[in-house]
Amino acid sequence: MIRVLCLVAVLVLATAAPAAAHNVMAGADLRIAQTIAGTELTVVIKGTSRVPGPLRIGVIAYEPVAAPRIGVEVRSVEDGRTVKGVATAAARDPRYTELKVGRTGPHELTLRAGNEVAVVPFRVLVERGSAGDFLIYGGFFVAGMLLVGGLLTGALTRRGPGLLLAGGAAAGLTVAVMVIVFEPRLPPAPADGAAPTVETAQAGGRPFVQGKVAALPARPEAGEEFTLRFDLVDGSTGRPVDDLTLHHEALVHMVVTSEDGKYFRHVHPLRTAPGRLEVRLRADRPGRYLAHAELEREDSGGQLLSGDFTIGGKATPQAKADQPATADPSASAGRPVVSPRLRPAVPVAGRPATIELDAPAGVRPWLGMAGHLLVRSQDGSFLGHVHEMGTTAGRLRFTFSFPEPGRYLAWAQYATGDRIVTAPFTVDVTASETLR
Ligand SMILES: [Cu+2]
Repeated sequence: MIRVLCLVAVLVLATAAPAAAHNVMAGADLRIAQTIAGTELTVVIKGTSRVPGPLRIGVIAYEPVAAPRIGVEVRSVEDGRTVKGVATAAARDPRYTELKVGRTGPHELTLRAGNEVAVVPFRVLVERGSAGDFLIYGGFFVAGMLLVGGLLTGALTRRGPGLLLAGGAAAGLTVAVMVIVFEPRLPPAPADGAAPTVETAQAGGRPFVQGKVAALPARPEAGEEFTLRFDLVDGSTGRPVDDLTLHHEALVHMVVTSEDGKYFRHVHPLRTAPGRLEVRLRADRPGRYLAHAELEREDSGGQLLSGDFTIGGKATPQAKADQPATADPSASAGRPVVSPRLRPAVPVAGRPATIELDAPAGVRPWLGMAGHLLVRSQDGSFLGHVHEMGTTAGRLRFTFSFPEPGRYLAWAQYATGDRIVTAPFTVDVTASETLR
């Protein structure tokens, strides 16, 4: 009997480890893309396992402008305690700044570079041992103690108390084994510091955001720096919307293009106030510009907001350096020229087409993906965004379904060792296969 119990204990112990490895979210890194001081950055907050303890913050620069120094500050919303440091952005393997945080729960990360300031809300989470873990390890502990007791008593007295203790050990083992078997089916314990779960008042989630885009000053001059501001308002309450969730490593992905497509910027505005996002830009040519913003509100879903603004004045001498909408080598101003391979050669509206581009070795993930494809209809009423579908050496492949026939402006983006490459091209889409 005791021999059988020993064997069971060994078997169960050998399989016990995976039960504790759930709820990876608490230990995961948080990555936030930000366009600050004219630089495209990803701020990394490393997942932490203990609090109070150090929170490690690093900054990756994709377009390094003389290694920008970013002032970082972490403030606990609950007790107001603030810790400060400086992070030096690096193209890869950033040096992590350690800020000692005192508690879990809601915090604000403040980033300062030049005269720009962003405040990003986040939560410090630490995984909490579940009741299941307690029962598993408790069960094994009790079983182990009784087993040892049983062996000793059995050796000394034969029968009687030894048998009783062996029975207790079996009960302890049974509890542990039952929990191991059934625990994966139970919901994981919330992490320490997680937001309390609140029942949503509105069935079907929170309403979509109403967004208003404005340039400051209202009509910037060509060549002059201006602020593009997005104000987000809840349609039913009229209050600022401040519950954006990070998706693809950003609160908002904003694409700003000139109407003719020669100007293209994919930026990640800073949260400067609740419900307010801002980014500094400069455009070298006058005309109408379009802003498309992809965002995701908590308990609401992803949506696309758009707006437009006008640049006044005269084209600057640098205007020619803006990225062209076509892959005309003479107009590319030193940027890589792309001629993507399309399948079918003329894509059909409403059907998936494959777009394949050459890419250099050493493409590294940006916004969680190896490649991004942004597609705009010529009039700007449509903007699509897809990710690469499996990168083989030296090429990026995208699948895209163009909604309507007509001409589209497209930009493929990927990150190499030291910068983000934007490859512009145009695609003509036909109405149906029979018309080709
Ligand atoms: Cu983005």
